[in-house]
Amino acid sequence: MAVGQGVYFLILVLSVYFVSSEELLTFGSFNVKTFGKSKMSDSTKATRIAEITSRYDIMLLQEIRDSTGSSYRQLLSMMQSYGNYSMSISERLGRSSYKEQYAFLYRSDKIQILDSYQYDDGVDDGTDVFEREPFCVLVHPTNSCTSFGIIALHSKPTAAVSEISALNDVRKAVESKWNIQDVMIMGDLNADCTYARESSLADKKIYGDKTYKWLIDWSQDTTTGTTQCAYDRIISRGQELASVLVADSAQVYLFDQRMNLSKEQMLDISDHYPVEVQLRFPSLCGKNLYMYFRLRTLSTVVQQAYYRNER
Ligand SMILES: [Ca+2]
Ligand SMILES: [Ca+2]
Repeated sequence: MAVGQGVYFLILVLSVYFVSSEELLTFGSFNVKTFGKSKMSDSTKATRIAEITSRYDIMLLQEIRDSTGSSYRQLLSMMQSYGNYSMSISERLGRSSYKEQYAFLYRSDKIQILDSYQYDDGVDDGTDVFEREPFCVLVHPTNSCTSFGIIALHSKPTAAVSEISALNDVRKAVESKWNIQDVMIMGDLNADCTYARESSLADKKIYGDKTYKWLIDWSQDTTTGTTQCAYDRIISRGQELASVLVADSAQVYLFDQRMNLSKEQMLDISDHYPVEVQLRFPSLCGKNLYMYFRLRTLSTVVQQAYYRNER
């Protein structure tokens, strides 16, 4: 009888585990100034960039400047010592011969990228909107019930207001492409100081429409240098995303303090700090929901067998 009781108890504990387990994920966005072969060939800098990246379950890497691709392949390879990292990378973008790429590095055991989409604003003849068109991914946290879009943008500083404003159109395109209601926008939007003042954005939907939640506010400083500007932002839109955002978790990650770096060592990494936010996903979905009901059925069988033996 004790064995039957033990098995029943074990199944009960497992069921509770599958109901109660939830996933806490950290999302980051980091403009690593001129990320390329030169920076990654310095093993100290490369190790520090990998360490910062490992803080995140998904991180948007910006300002990749490398036509060969060896630098981001090296970073992805270094990330394997931290976990099962994968990467989704954009085309090389820019109107002139100066090109940049966006990449999402993410823990593939915790997050799936179901699709990616390169926003297209037409021919790069100056009548187009974006210098580096937003790169978008459809994200599905493993075992959660939710999928949502992430829109990445590194805006052109002198066109920041018009590019940021146009993110409202990108958001609509992403929602209709993937049939979703929840979108997160992240990146070095140059959304502060002389490039984009709050007063210049006040009458634009992307800022004036309060369905957009600007999680990194104007008082923040996302620059490692002496300037005080909240260039890097995270903006969320949609009720499901709002329900999983961890209150007050959006912040600037001061890696120099955490890693005990000198000012010079910090500036060697980037002129930007990462910005980040945490999301907590309930996991009674998908595989976990299936396991839960399997265990429920099993526990009923064990319980019945136990009572038959009792009689
Ligand atoms: Ca363009
Ligand atoms: Ca600063």
